[in-house]
Amino acid sequence: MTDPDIEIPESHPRYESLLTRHRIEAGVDAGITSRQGLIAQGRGEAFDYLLGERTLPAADAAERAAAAHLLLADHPVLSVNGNVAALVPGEVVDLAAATSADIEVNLFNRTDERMERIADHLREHGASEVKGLTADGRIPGLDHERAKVDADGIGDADVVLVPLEDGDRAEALGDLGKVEIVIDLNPMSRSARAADVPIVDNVIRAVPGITEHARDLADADRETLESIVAEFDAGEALTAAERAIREGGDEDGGDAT
Ligand code: PTJ
Repeated sequence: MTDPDIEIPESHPRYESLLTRHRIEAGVDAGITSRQGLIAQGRGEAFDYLLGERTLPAADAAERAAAAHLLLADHPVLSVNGNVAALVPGEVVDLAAATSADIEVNLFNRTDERMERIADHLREHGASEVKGLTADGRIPGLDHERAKVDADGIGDADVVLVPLEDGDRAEALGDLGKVEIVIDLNPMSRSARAADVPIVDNVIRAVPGITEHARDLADADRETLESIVAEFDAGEALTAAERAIREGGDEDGGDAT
């Protein structure tokens, strides 16, 4: 990842991490990311450091299963919050194009102003339609702002990608019978544990990773996609990530560095 707007030499050992921080800071300054987003980023960074700041083979398999689910879906929707909008706006638009998915803004700390700014930001990065502003649907069982959805967006979706989710909504979406794909660097978080497909990877690597798999599988038949979905084991993916964090190596017991 390169960014002409910031002055960090690409040779810096923590280039990606510093670039990500800068993007979140810029997101807060632009009124896209909430201040709580800075704290969430710090939590994520700690886990990413322990994972060796790379995509584990188990996470890559989860990204492939996510791509298969999105391609099989009748109505896939990608949910975007303030951190995702700051970190991977163009990459979300690319994934939506590769999987014919809708994009919907859904915020924990919802304000009309931030909703509008994020929608504008996504349009500037190529999104033709951004849902979430109508908010004429509700996710039952939630009493905070994340319950507000578009009836013809997340309300109608059969598969939803929810990066950096909070545990409550992850569980509530699961209760509605929707297939839920979560991206979260913490394999012990409630949202990762509630997901049909937990992707324990940084959103900056995971979103392009899913897109790459979706492009690779674009001509695959339903049978092939269904077998990728059936073979994926969420419990195994979480265990592999936890093991990599605890042992400081890869899932096969190798060295992370
Ligand atoms: O924009 P809003 O108002 O919807 O708010 C979004 C945040 C992220 C602030 C809100 O949902 C929140 O407070 O989230 P939490 O409860 O802090 O959870 C964030 C989770 O995402 C944590 O488990 C982090 O480890 C994880 N995380 C943080 N940064 C990344 C990440 N996972 C993947 N990639 C990241 N870059």
